[in-house]
Amino acid sequence: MPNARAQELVEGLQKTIFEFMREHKVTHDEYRVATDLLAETIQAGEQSLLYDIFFEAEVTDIANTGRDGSPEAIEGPFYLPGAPELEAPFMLTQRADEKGDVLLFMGRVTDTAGRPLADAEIDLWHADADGRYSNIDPSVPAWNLRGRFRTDAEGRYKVRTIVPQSYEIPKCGPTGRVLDALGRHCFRPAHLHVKIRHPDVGEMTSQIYFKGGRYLESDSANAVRDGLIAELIRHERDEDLAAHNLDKPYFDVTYNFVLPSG
Ligand code: MBD
Ligand code: FE
Repeated sequence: MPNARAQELVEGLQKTIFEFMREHKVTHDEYRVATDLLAETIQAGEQSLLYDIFFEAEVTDIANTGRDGSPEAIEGPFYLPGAPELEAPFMLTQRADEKGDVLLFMGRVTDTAGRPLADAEIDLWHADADGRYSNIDPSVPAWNLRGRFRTDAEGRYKVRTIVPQSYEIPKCGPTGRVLDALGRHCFRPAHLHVKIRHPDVGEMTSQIYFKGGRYLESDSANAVRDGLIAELIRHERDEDLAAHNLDKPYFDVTYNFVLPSG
């Protein structure tokens, strides 16, 4: 059965590609390089990675245009549903000797009318201190640094995790080879991924980057936007450490999520 939206998009894309091919006088060898590359990304398990690096930020920018509330960000290729549900006080599932500085990620979730969203689900996932994601890199324990937790009655949340490091796309894979041919590096700046869900407002997907962090200006996915950058604050005063029952310096980052009222 013909689908009007599919006709509009596929035929429109085909027309745009034809014009592009003529403008650049694409040869048959170049055409074959492109189809082989797409086949290779599937063999390498990079089919989502390649598209998310080159195209996903544009889809997100379109969704953010005219949208009220805090910006959405790309989901990326490594989200997995069904992460562990945490119990308060919330701490992301991690190795007993997890590398990296302690990070307290906290803030509020409200709607655009300023009402707190109580009992909103926050689904958080991020790379470890070596830039690796669990359930993707087999050297990381299953569900490490992935988890779900909830806001309190005032819409507040606080979770303990570690400061993630920059993620580097495998240099030897097809996506890394394309970036290399373009003279670009393979890094994404350190970031936290979140999905937020609440029955009154639905779901949003975002990412938090750290002010002053490396690669913010040259993200290989070109997905950093102003409203997504938050300040990492270092704490080493005895009172602060005692308040959180920690015995070494830690960082916190505060980010308030605002979701469009339904
Ligand atoms: C990531 O961690 C990511 O967020 C994206 C978009 C692509 C590759 C790795
Ligand atoms: Fe990521």
